[in-house]
Amino acid sequence: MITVTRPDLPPLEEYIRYLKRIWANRWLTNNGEFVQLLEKRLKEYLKSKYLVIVSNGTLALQLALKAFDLKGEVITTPFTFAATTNVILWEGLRPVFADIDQHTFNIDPNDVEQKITNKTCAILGVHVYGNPCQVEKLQEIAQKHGLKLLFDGAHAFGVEYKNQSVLKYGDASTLSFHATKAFNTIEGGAIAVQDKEFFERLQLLRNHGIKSEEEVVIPGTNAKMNEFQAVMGLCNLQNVEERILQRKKIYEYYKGKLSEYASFQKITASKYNYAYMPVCFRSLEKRDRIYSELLKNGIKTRKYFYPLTTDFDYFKRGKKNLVKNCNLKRARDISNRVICLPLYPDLEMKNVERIVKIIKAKTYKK
Ligand code: T4K
Repeated sequence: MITVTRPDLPPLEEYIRYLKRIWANRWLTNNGEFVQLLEKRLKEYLKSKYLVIVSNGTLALQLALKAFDLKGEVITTPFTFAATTNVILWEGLRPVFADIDQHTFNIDPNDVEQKITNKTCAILGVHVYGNPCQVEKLQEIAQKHGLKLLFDGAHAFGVEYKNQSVLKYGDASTLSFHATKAFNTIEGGAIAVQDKEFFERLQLLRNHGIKSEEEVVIPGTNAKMNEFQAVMGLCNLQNVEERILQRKKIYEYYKGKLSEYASFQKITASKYNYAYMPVCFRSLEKRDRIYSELLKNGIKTRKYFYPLTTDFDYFKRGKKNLVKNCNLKRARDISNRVICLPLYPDLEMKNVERIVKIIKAKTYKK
């Protein structure tokens, strides 16, 4: 079976070399040597002012929301992975959904502005498939209305906008280093912030709020990365540029061959990571036909992100209908037509060619 993605693994000997050092140290977690080293290297590589690494991208988001002590409504996008919306709910906040731009697939700043009320406390955009949101426009809106601006950059490892790290925009951005991402630490994530005070707060939040042996200063949680994850990250970081170039080659091949049959996300990044290969077909029926046909041929694509998070059952249950009157026409349209094709660095070109051939055989030109 060819799957939508396949985790990057470093040469085994490299990982074993680090494992020997972990065995010698007998230090497995709790801000160990390798977690500290990875944090330092990532901060440099990602050109981030302050960076806190954590055990996964979901906790990264949760800590980011917690650090700002938010209350009320958070305007966000429904065209995302479940984690983005779930975390808002876990933090006792109310998600309010804005529509997306039909070209970039990211939250539409105009709709965000329309949905601001006196209960709004923050905007949470998602750089969908690593493609930067309209960060400047969102920043302007957040400033004008006195709101916090956060970005779920789970897919946006190493991405730049106007030659600046995408992590520089907004009050906080999060990353995921899950096995399926362009850079992985098996499970892992990070929060990038601009402000020293929040950086220090996040460091406390990820380790139960412990300041010293006898001082627990805030009610934190356990969001610590361990040494085994960190050394996977140190190994993978060495090869990440090369892996992204391999991704780019496959991405461009698909785009070149399928441009008459499908449409693509408009990329706004000045440096992109080619983490996903989203392709939009003409209708839901056509998209589903391609999905089934590829599956019959041993190729497992994914309908990221279908359904919209607003279509999850738990939104429809209960007295409060959180998604009534949201008008998410464009998000629904893209979600109904999109499919992510297999894309990972060592996907063989002969398989990419085969995937293209199957799609062409089942699709009329646009
Ligand atoms: N925000 C956004 C916008 C996100 O997309 C995500 C995660 C998050 C927040 C939260 O970050 P984390 O807490 O996860 O760090 C996968 C990933 O688990 C998830 O990280 C990711 N987004 C999401 C888009 O995709 P599933 O449920 O689709 O994964 P799964 O297990 O079906 O794996 C997908 C394919 O990857 C498989 O068909 C085969 C391949 N695979 C997967 C794993 C885990 C492998 O070959 N080996 C593996 O070890 O969620």
